[in-house]
Amino acid sequence: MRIDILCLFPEMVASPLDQSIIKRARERGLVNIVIHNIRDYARDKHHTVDDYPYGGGPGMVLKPEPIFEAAEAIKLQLGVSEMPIILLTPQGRLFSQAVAQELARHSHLMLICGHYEGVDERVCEHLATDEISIGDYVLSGGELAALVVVDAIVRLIPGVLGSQDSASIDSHSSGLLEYPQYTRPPVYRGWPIPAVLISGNHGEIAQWRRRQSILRTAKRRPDLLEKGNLCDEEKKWMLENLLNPK
Ligand code: 6GU
Repeated sequence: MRIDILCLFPEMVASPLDQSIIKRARERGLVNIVIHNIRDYARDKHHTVDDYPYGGGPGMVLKPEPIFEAAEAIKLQLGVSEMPIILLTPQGRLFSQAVAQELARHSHLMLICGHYEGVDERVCEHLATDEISIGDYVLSGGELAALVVVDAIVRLIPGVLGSQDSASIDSHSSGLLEYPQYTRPPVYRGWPIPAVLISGNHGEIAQWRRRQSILRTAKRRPDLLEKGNLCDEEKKWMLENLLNPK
């Protein structure tokens, strides 16, 4: 997969993409991530990327020309006429694991990071094919949001994670939150791990984990429960436990 990121602060995105899992995926050729500075595509002497909003009001708005020209230059270089062009904006559709899975199927993605008060609406209407927000809060720019989106997508590329299950047992892939995890020591400051985890009974461990996922989701994110495909017996067990915690 190739991902082109267009932004105003390339250093803000470069170093997180040069660490850990994403760094290894890049080194192994599983993903090619190219970061572009929108300012490099501004043609005037001062490399102007923003201007005052028509109609007045606070802040600056990103000009359309450098963004269109950057995107068009990249498409030309790649030799592709159609690819998803995603504008990161608080006005976008909400990002989720399902959106990450959908985006991970493409061979090319272009991400455009806004900054300041906004981006000229003609970029949204005539260049972007999608607009994404990572949540209901306001960031100073799309750079951090782009990092979130790229991380969630790269993890889904086959071969990026050590074992393919680690992606599918994670919180949200099953629709439920992940169960509690423990490692050594078996007793820390007097706090023991749940005995079932050292019972050697894999069926019981799987059942305990599934039930923990259900209970945790019911308590913290009841809005997600319907995605968890609970059977009648699990629903009964959950209700008993919520009413009567052990
Ligand atoms: Cl994509 N951009 C900005 N500036 N703020 C956000 C966001 C994006 N998603 C949530 N807040």
